[in-house]
Amino acid sequence: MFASFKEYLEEELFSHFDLQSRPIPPGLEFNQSDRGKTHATIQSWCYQCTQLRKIRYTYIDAGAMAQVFNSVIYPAHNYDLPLLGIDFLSFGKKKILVVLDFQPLFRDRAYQEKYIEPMRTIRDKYNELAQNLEMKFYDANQYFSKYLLFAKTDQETVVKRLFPAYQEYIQLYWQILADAEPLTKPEEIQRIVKTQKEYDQYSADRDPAHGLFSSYFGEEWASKFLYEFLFEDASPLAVASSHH
Ligand code: BLA
Repeated sequence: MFASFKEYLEEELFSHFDLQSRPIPPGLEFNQSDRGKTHATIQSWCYQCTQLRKIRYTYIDAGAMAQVFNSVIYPAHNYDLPLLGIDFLSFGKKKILVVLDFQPLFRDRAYQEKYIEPMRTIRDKYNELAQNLEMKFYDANQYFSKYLLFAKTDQETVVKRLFPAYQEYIQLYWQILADAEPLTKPEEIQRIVKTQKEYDQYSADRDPAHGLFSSYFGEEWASKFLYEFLFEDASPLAVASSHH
């Protein structure tokens, strides 16, 4: 279902950047399970380069039951760029949910103007993929931009509309990265370190996929995958204190 999206991202990454493998903790790179008739696999890839400190993507293939392509690209700490976030999910071919965004680290006007406004023309072109759906797990005002693509859709729209939209967002992301001035002041860089870490904590604490991972691969593996790979800068014990 989303194989061509993964291939496109891979080709783009390898042609634009000098990628190095970034290790995935043992046992988390691949897993598989059999539940009744369903064979499910989950596989992840992780890279880094000078400008991007963590590039990860994951493909879940549970045949007709579920297909998921999920990715986050974290810029190096000396760039204040949004994170590129991708979450494409298809359950039983009928329920298809797609989310694509430049996930902002800050919400001030200057930041908005610099990194979010450029998305506007693309988002306007693919209006049917920007459905203003209500968020149940996340807060739309935290780490999401106003020009995210977020839609419940069908297979035909995925092929005909999401794929070109995806290509345009990715091209724009490379462009804003190429245009970005690296930060040099230690305090500015520390602010990015802190905010990217908060993104991991926020995302791990709310991740709606824990149940999905648990159902296929067990609760223990699911928690490890979440806290040691997907959002490795989050700590599992921080949940309680985040309510203060
Ligand atoms: C929703 N994402 C979901 C759901 C699942 C995942 C199972 C719930 C779907 C439903 O409504 O039934 C799946 N999340 C995953 C998977 C991974 C993960 C498989 O992290 C990891 C491999 N989610 C992201 C990223 C974005 C994102 C990077 O991981 C940003 C583009 C967005 N996912 C996102 C949003 C929703 C969602 C906005 C809807 C949740 C809501 O209603 O609050």
